[in-house]
Amino acid sequence: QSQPKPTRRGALIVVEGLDRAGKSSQCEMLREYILKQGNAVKYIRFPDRTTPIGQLIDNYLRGSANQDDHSIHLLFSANRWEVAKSIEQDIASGITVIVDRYSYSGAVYSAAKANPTLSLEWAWQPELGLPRPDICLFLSISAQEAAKRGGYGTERYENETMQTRVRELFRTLFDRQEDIAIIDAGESLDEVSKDIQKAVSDCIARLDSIGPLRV
Ligand code: DGP
Ligand code: NA
Ligand code: NA
Repeated sequence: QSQPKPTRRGALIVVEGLDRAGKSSQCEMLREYILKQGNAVKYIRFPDRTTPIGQLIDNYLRGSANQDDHSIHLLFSANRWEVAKSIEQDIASGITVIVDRYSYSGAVYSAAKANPTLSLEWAWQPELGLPRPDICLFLSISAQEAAKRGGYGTERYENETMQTRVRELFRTLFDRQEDIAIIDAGESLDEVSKDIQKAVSDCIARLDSIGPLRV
């Protein structure tokens, strides 16, 4: 008897890093790589500035509107929650989803502010329950190196003091999280891309294999 062929699920791949770490270029190179391997792939980014919530975030980041730190934090989180279902549907239907920034940025950028009631622990809570990435690729670059790369833009957070604090908090958060791959983003585009391809291939191979029972 012939069984219907099951749909192999897609992977959820998150790319994180400081501003100027090269996320956008690497996401595009990774998208082409996955496509070349014959897999369906979709690229999304957070914040998604096109939704009504995203427009509030955009105004905040450009400095044309102010928001309470907690309030803007919850809007960033809501901006992820509004597409959570569609991410889950895509993955179930076999599409690999590449996400440019996710909950990790969400928690650390907010916690990096000098606000005593906005800890990393507080900032992580609204993220609980969102789809868990199969892998988070952290494009690692120092704040000084980032500053050298053509300089920062003019948006909120795009300064060396903030980026240094963000980098420290990423490290703290990653000590508590699984499935983080630290990628040295100081190398050439092609070298970084190769390292990413290796990490992603290993991750996808794990998706296919059955794991051992654990305590
Ligand atoms: P980008 O469009 O990738 O340059 O990101 C916009 C900026 O917003 C960037 O400095 C990182 C920051 N950011 C991204 N997600 C969040 C979040 O959930 N909360 C906060 N506070 N900042 C975030
Ligand atoms: Na930016
Ligand atoms: Na804080």
